[in-house]
Amino acid sequence: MNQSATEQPSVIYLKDYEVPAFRVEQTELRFELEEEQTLVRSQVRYVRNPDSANRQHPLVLDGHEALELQRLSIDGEVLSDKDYRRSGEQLLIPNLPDHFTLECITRIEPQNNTALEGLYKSDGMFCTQCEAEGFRRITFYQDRPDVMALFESTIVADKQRYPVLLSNGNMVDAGEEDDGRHWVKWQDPFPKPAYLFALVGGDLQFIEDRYTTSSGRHVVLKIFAEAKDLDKLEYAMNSLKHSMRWDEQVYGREYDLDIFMIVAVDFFNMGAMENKGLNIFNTSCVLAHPETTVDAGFQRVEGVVAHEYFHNWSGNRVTCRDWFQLSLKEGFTVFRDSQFSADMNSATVKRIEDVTLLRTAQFAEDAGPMAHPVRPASFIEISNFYTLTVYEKGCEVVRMLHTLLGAQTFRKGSDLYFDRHDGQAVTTDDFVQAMADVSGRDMSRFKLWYSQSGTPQVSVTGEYDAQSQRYTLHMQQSCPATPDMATKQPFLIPVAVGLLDPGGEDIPLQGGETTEVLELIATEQSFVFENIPVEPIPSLLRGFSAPVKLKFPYSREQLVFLMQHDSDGFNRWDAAQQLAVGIMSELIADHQQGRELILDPALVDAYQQVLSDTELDRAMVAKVLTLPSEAYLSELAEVIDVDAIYRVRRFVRDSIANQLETLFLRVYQDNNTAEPYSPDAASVARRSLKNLALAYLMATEKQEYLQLALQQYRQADNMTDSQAALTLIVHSGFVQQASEVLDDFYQRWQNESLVVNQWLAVQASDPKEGALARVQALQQHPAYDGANPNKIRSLISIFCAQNMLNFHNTDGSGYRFLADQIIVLNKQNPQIASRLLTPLTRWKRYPQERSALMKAELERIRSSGDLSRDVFEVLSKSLVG
Ligand code: B3K
Ligand code: ZN
Repeated sequence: MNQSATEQPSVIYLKDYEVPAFRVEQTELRFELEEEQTLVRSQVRYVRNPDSANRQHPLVLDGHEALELQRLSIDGEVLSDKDYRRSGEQLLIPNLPDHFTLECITRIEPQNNTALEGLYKSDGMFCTQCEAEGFRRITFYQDRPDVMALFESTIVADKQRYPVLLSNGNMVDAGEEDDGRHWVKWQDPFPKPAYLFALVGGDLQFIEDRYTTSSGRHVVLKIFAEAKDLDKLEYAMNSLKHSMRWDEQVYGREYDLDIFMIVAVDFFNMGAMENKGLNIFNTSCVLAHPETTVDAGFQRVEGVVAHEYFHNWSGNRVTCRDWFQLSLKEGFTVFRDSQFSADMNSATVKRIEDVTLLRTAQFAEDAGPMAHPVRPASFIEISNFYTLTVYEKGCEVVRMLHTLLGAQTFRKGSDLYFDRHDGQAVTTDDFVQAMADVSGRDMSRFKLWYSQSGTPQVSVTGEYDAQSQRYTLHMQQSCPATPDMATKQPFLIPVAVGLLDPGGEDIPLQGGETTEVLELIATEQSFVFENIPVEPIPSLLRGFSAPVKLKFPYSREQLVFLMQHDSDGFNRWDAAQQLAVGIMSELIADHQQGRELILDPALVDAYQQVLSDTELDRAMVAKVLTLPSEAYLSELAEVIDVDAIYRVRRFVRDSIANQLETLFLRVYQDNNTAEPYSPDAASVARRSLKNLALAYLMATEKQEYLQLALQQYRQADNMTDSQAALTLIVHSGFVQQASEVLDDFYQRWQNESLVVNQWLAVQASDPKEGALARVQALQQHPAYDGANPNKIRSLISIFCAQNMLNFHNTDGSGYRFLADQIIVLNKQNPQIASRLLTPLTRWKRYPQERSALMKAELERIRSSGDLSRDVFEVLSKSLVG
């Protein structure tokens, strides 16, 4: 539904939650899929809910305005216009008995559904996306997660065009009609909310495997894709089997149906969807092949397959009572998939990647106009709340419970949660209550993590008393005001701490452990360590034990010391980050003052040591030597000085490259092995270090390294190496070679849609002048499709997020371009439009000149009229003040 400029869409509040007036016993659906229309017949058995306060309550059904209602009948009696009322997105039927069956026939046009919500077509294939509120685009229904029902679906379609017809659960019957159509009937034995319904109809191929659960249940596993992608499914299949085993071993959770299916589709708003027994995946999160997929792509496939699979318990068997509880399933499931990926690969590297994302993007969200708690208190459009806060910070909140309770008690808590609430729709309070019950702890203060927005800040100082051999850590916490919440109560912050002696060894703490989890609960609190024989250097917030910004007045020497000695791998990396951030922040100030830039040799020395240490894990070396990103430096800045951040980062990178050139060349050569491609952790680590070395070498702008990059580009047998070389060449000053490799790459990969996305992204992020014109030209290229979210993300989102100088061009052209895209997408695909708005919503963080230009574009979007709820909500929150 689009809103006119004057009409205010309504705000929905958590505090207004009421149980549904009716429960559903059974939902039978019949779809007739055709080229011009789809007819949907639903037959739903309703029972008045004894828990509902009002026994006279009408039945309130949700239905999108585009639904064409063809017939409505109750227990076989057709209703006339007078028997019901349709208003906005709702249909109300009063005067109903306590039990009845409602039949409803709607006509929809999936072929014209560009929002990619409900039933739509992706490349000639019918598919669905019903979370959060897509089912109401299919039929009239109580489209809310606390209405759970048994589903049976019959799909009828032309057999030749749509030989494969899938839905949730088990296939129970199938047949053919005389007119070339066939039909398949599916039954799902588990009650579920409508958001987990799925349907697929298309000309698909599949790979098949089998899995036997720990209790001996046999499960058929099928992954479907277009014929041309059949050779890219094996990795996802293996990831699925690993996930199934892992969930049995770590959480005691078995799969519960006879079949588990995944379908790959190219037009998809998100990464993937956990529909019961029938996951639907964005091709980018399921297809993987060494020739077309980079290492990070393999890891993403593994992580997303696991995430969606884990939802079968954390989301499907136990679901959310209402959408404010979204993090109940998302935060917990992200935590589960991050544990899984940590177990499958390097745990420290996984942690570094997760924390980098959190600090860069979630902290920025907390500091922006859309700041909200992990459990939001209100929303206009729920699609706007599939955020880093709900997912990633939500994961951190569950991780803190794990840290506070310990792995064993946490597992007891998750067992209790699953047992107690199996088949129910519950709240984050229920989740925490299970953890409280098994641990005997009072979790009321902890629950503030769910209800308060903003990133807490913790300031720490240390004090050593040699006489009493006592070391004291003084901590202070605060949380900045956010637009939705002015003042905050102190949080319960688990701070994992170790103390290092001057030799770099961990000092044993009380109980003989070397890491202790301190619980900071007050605004100010001190923690005393007894029997500390020498003044220690503290290692704080080990493993990033809480999603906070922690400050301790370390000297640069101390940070170098921690980089070298901390027994906590995450903190070794973090010390390197803090060292680089400190040095770069000073240089940013120097740049602003017009002073000459001089790099503190401490950074180069520290990098040199790490690079020369052959004992270190290569992946860690690559992470340590990766400079803080422009996005992270922006998040840290009081006022974002685009030019200073860009210039300083370049300066530091180039200085390191020039000073450590010989070492980088050696590292490159040592790691440039001829082994066949494998996506295992050790090989990924080797490639990441090799390509990092190549990046520094290319920064010297020497012809010989261009030749090295070209050689790698030509000889690579895998996409990781060829894309790394491509990116470095395209982003370099060697424009002739850049254009040659770009052409070559396109010629070679033009039929691989996902590879073409990478080709678009490399150009969109090219920092050289004129990027906007190149992006605009690419929009006209046959490889681009403005209706496909993956193409939009690769070209437009990457340009706005990863091409700082060009997007923030002081002539305002980048902002104008983005606003133009949003105005078009607002009508076509509101979810994508609203997501694209993010960079402009940060306008207050920039100096006056840029912020005025950004704000003007937001206002222009607002006055373009007919705004979707999605765009309206983000715009109105961004334009306050
Ligand atoms: N649960 C889905 C999210 C779909 C949201 C659509 N607006 C993906 C996931 O988190 O697993
Ligand atoms: Zn999820």
